[in-house]
Amino acid sequence: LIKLHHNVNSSASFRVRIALKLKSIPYVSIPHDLDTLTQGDASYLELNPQGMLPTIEHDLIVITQSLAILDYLDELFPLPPLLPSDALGRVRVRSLFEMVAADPHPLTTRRVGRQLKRLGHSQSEFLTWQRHWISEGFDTVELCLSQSRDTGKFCHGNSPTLADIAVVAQAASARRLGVDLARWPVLQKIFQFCLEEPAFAAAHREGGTS
Ligand SMILES: N[C@@H](CCC(=O)N[C@@H](CS)C(=O)NCC(=O)O)C(=O)O
Repeated sequence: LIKLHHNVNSSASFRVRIALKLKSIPYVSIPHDLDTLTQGDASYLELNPQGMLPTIEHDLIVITQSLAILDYLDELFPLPPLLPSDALGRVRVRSLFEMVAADPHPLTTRRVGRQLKRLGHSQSEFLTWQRHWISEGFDTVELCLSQSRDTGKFCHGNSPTLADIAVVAQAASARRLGVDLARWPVLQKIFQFCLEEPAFAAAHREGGTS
């Protein structure tokens, strides 16, 4: 059985919950507080020395980093696949995933917020900062989605992929942080469509992410 260490407001955790639900993989939920992960939660640091969420435990192995976890789940439980069957499709989906997960997302995390606070910035300045990086990322995603014929009901065609996983998780955080998604109509439509899909809805509900 898979144990998932996660948090309700962590978008990297939400990515993994979506994949678990899409593939109907049962898991044990182990929620953590994002603020105490690196301060005092020594047993968690033994599991994940980076002190970040998510982490999964599967039998005796421990896996960190959401993309590595998603790839692992996709290899072990191939159906439904999280990537298209053609090389061009796969590279497009991976680019969209990284456009959200590799560049904007890390800048918006708690550890960045803590460092900005140490440098004298306020919580509201951090919020402005988070909204800025999320919005800049979404500007590019929207451009790519709106200019490609491969965009369908989902980011790539009419079945969910890694791209939707990253976009939906980030859009849920954006909404929670008061970012108006109407600025990115194609992205917003895909987000709303995904949230009506049972797997995305269940992953959203179980995380409690709003
Ligand atoms: N690249 C990592 C990012 C993980 C990450 O940033 N997780 C956030 C929550 S979404 C976290 O644990 N933040 C704690 C912190 O920044 O102190 C992944 O994809 O798993």
